Amino acid sequence: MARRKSVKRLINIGLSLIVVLIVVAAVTTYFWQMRLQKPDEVNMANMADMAGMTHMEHMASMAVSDPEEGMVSCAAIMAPESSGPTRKFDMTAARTTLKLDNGKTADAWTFNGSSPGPELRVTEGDRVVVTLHNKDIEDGVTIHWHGIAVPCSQDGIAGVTQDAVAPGGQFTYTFIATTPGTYWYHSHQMSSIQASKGLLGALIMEPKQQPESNPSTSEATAFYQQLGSTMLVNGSTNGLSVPGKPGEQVRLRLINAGNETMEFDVDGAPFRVMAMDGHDLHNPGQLDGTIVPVGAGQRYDLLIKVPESGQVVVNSPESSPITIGNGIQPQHSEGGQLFLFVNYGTPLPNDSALHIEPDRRFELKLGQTLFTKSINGKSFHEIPPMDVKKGDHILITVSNEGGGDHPFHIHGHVFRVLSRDGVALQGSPVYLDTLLTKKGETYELMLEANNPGLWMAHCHDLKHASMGMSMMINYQGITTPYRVGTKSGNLPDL
Ligand SMILES: [Cu+2]
Repeated sequence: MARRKSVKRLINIGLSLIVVLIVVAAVTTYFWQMRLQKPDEVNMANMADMAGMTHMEHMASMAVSDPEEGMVSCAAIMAPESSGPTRKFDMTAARTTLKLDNGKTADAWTFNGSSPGPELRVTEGDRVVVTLHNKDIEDGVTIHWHGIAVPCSQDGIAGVTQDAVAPGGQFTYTFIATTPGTYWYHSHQMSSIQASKGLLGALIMEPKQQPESNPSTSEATAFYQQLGSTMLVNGSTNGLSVPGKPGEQVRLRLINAGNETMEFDVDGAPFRVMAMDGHDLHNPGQLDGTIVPVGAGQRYDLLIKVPESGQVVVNSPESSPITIGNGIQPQHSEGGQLFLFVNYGTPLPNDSALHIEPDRRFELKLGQTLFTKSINGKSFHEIPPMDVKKGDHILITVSNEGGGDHPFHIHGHVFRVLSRDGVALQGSPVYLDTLLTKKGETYELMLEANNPGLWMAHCHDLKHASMGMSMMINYQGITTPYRVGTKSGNLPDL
């Protein structure tokens, strides 16, 4: 009897020990992996955590960035001279108590007192000059121009292209509006925190001359954000009402500035997808009863003709609906096919860009470890950068191995999607800056290295980026005087 009791006690002690060991291992792993988010000091141009360096190594790494040895600083790469008109904007970041239209208040961080911040409208050819002022955001702020290939020094990445702007400070961004389309901006200092606090907004680049192929007679922006846990469209919790008379063709610019994929369907009229990420599609066909998934960071321009009955409703389960026109409310049709861009529209005749041989290839497996999100099993500054040189054509294979949807965003460039799951695209060429990947999918992308600099490439579920799914594309010969880490306070993706 006594013997059986002592065996039982031994088992109990053993089990308790195992539990304690598992807890200790989990906590250790957690802190070991979390330290990646907050390194002491990292030079993103060569990705070495300087805290782990000896003095000699530190001096050696400094020598590499000696400008006299033919290296160019990102900070010195600026917008070229231009002859177009200058458009000036002032943006002030400040803590603001917002009164939402559901009666609640929110402690938000705003640009010019609102969230989203002002919609910036510029015209192709403009010289865009935006002065950012930080009133009282203690951690500092920046503005990143999502989807726009700006010069390196203007990309707004704390610790890579600039220091975060401290309270009382300012920074002026200058770039030329070269590619008309639908874009947006957000702070890239502690991006997952600051975007969800409200430091973001839309940027629309209008073409200098409306192309003859543009059938739209009016347009509207629908900017979706998650202010904390509240989904807003153009700052409202109640959806959006867009004017439109029967027969009018409305270009609806959907911008997903939240962290989760949104799915849209259109009741009351057929529609077309005119553009993705600001880039027009070739011969977009008419769609009916189709569900359009828009990944975090992505933009879709829909063209919708207001019917004789007068009203169209654009629904998404994630947000209140958009109504266009004010006639009879259309019937809601459930279900429908998911929109796939791989066979939408038609190919360009004689598309020579399809036959370019890549100079370099990279394979990126997006996944997760215990407490981090990872690329090829590594996180943040431990992921080796994609090392490129100007003029290269880069073939990037991106696979989603799990851990949720990963909308993969590359800074400073537009890439072309070549294939999905081994099948070449059959329809229109598709150029994106943010590619939505779902679990199990593999895409091949072609990127032309035509914008020398140091560029982030990360998941635009910004929570995933903050958990480590963020890496660099670094051009040879480019350095930065800025540092990421707790020492400088620059934490671009926290
Ligand atoms: Cu992700």
